Amino acid sequence: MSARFDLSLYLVTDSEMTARRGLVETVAAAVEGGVTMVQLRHKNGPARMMVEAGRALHALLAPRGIPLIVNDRVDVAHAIGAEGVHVGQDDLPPATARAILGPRAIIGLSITGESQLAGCDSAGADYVGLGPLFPTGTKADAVRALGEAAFAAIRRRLPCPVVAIGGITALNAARAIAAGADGIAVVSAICAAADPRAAAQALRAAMDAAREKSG
Ligand code: TZP
Ligand code: MG
Repeated sequence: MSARFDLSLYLVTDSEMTARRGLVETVAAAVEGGVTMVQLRHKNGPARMMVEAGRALHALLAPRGIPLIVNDRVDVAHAIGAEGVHVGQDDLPPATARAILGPRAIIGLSITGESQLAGCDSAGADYVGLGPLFPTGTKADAVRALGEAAFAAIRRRLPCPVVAIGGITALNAARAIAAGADGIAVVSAICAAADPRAAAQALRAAMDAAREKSG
């Protein structure tokens, strides 16, 4: 895996789920619990609000060496000096994002099914977010869950590291690793947890145990 980033436990934020506790407070607790990467995701949020939240998160994460990735918005990633951006199939292509953010930027790409594999090799992404692996209530427009067999089949055809997303908890994290994921990405398992630090710790422990088992 690239030394620039570690997909082991990738927290994707949700502004509503973290509203009560606070976004920065939630992420700080999750980092204490062992999160290795953070994505600022604020669907349809005003750019100015994303920039403010992103700056606060970057101030927390940069000294700890944890990359901050911005969902969708290459302009926001550039404005706050984030380590990278995560784009979907309808966002700017990875190569365009890299041209804007530079060669060291971490570029993630979402893939939801086999039909999106064409051209992925040349798309220039550093990693792929593949899912939903399991059913999720978090993403309103999520396509049907892939399940482990389809996930594993697509993963085998991807040349880059893959992080699994969608419905992942400490209880099923091992199944994501067994299906070929290099790491797990979660929203509600941490953002909606009563204790985000303990939730992250449990996910990390499940991940590390699964990895050890898979060799
Ligand atoms: N992309 C595919 S599924 C998903 C995203 C952003 C939501 C995952 O949320 P959760 O709460 O971890 O199931
Ligand atoms: Mg997107």
